[in-house]
Order: sequence, then structure tokens, then C-alpha cells
Amino acid sequence: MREIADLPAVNAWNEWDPLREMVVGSAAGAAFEPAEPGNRPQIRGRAGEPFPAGPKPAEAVARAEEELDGLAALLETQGVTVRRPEALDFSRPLRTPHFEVENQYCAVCPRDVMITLGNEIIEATMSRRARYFEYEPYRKLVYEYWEADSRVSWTVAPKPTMADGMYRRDFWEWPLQERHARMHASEFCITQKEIVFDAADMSRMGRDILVQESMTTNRAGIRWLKRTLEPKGFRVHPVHFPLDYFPSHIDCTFVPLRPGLILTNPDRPLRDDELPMFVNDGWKLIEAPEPVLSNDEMPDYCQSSKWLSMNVLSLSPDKVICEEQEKPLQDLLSSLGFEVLTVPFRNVFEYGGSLHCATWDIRRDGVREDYFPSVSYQPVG
Ligand code: ABU
Repeated sequence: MREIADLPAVNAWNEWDPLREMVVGSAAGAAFEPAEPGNRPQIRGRAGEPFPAGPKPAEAVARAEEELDGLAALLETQGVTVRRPEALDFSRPLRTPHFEVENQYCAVCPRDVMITLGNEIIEATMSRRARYFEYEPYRKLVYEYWEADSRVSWTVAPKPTMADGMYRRDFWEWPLQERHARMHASEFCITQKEIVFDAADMSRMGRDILVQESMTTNRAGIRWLKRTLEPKGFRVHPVHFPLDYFPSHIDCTFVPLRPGLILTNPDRPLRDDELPMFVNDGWKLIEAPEPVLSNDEMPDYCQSSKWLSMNVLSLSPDKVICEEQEKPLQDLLSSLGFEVLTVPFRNVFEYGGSLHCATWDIRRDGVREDYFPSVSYQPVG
């Protein structure tokens, strides 16, 4: 791949342009996620048992670190510059004027916190108390990029209080019938009172940014993104997947792979009225195959679904990294013309993500393009 000369230090307009520089997360200092109004962690298959608290065992951290290092090494063989977050002790408790948690979480998934939109870095508000300060492991890097190139800008979204009133506390107790009845209202564990979003609910497609309304991103958060990004020439599109009763982060649900092609989750179809945007401009939606692991077979402390299988990382429009054991997906992607690289990553799953979640792209070749010429919506500004 020929590198584009004079690319800004921070430059990524979509999920697939040729990758040049990336942050890979780290499990160092990780702790178990605590129960809080925005999260009810459960041991898989043992719902009544108390979820552990405090630091993760050293062996679990070492296993995850080995796989994260393996991803970093693979990226380097592909000519990608890899950076890592600062190691912090996430087992420390946190107390603000509005809440307390017994410990924090980890820096395995930078994708949840940080997003590059063109030449701008945005730090998300976050939605859970234990993740309030999760931008900290990345701050030194952000300063470095910001100092290195005057074309780089940096925006920090307003921090919500995360006080009790920000949450719908009975959400976790809703019976399935009520969940089904409320699914079209898109009401989840966060209320609409404050601006809330995790960066991983966004997907970048040039001029157009998709934002999933979810347990981790509310309508106020989407309004903030619209008002912040649309005057800069983006168009922000809320998207919904009504059959996902616990939506959190779009990258196991709707994964753009290259111009014209999106990998979709067969259990979580896009809302009917949101489909025309893709169909009208000839995008093909292709369903991911059944993951190799069932939900019951996911690691004991993993709170994510089996669909981490489709959390792939694009190196370019024709090269993608998949989890080593996800053979059916690897075969599908090969049949679509992708060169598929693989890496073991199962030990990272209990930290909430796979290959896309555990990374944050800083620089990809390319400029902002309009992949949806039929979209007539013109943002103000
Ligand atoms: N952090 C991504 C998890 C999404 C899912 O469980 O499907």
C-alpha cells in the first residue's frame, strides 16, 4: 500500500480505508465491572451468584495481554504503527459529588471511549459510572497528536452526572413481555435527561455517521452529535435494531466493510424505515454466519453476546482481521474477495469486546467521501 504524503497526524473518515496508525487496548490494571444502574454484570449461566469485584486475576490479565500483544504484532507486520494506552490501576474506587463505585473497569476497549472523525478526536461522555474516567489512559496520546499537527482538533463531550436520575432503575427487572412491548420506544436503562453516548455506538461512512440508540447512547446524545458534527459537514443518522433488547455498541450488529458492503447480524435486523438509505444507493447487506460459540459458551465473565464473532477489524477495503476460530465468517469474507488475517482473541472477550472494540484507529489513508448521493437530507450549518 502506498502511503499518502502529508496525511494529517489524525485522519480517519470511515471504517475501511488503508490503516496506518492504531491504538490497541491493554488489560493491565483491569478490574471486574461493578454492578451499577447502567450495568448488571452476571456470571454466565449462574445468574443468581454474586459477580466478583476488584482487580481481575493476574492470570486472566496475562492471557488477555498476550492476545492484545499478538494483535499489535500482527498489525505491525502489516505496516501499521501501534500505540498503547497508559496502564492505570482500575481497581481504585471512584467518588464524585453524584455517585460512588467500588472500582473502575479497564482500558481494553478504546473504541468505546474515543473516536476519530476525520481530523478530529472526540471523547465520548460514556454511560456507566465505572467508565467515567476511562479517557485517562488515552490522554497522553491525545495531547501528543494534538501537539504534533495543527490540523488535528479535539472535542470532549459534556460529562453527564451519572446520578440516579440519569437511569431507569427498573429496566433490568422488566419481564420479556414488557421489553418486547417497549422495544419500538427505544427506552433502555438510561433516560433522556442528560447527553449520553459511548463512541462505539457510532459507525463512520465518510460524510455519513450512523449512531445506534441503545443502552449506552440516548436521543440527547444523538442530538449533541448532530449539532456538533453537522455544521462540520457530516450527516448524523440515528439507527435502530428493534429485536436487540439490550443494544450496546453497533459493531456487533452493523459492520461496514467497504464501500457498498455491510456485514449484518441476522438476529438484529435494521428497522424497516431505515433500510432505504442503504438500498437506494446500492449497498449490499450481507448476514454474518452463526458464530462458532453459542451465548452459553461465551467466557464466564463476558457480558457481551456471541456476536463478538463479527467484531472484525478492517485493514483496507480488501483486507480484514478475524478472530482465529471464526471459520464460517472467515470463509464468507474470503468468498467476498477479502484477504482474511486471523489472530486468537477469545481471552479478550471477558473485557467486553473483540478486534474492533479493542482498537481505535488514528490514521487511515483517504478523505471524506459521499457514499450516499441519494440521501436528500441536508443538515443545517
Ligand atoms: N461491546 C460490544 C458488545 C456488543 C454485543 O454484545 O453484541
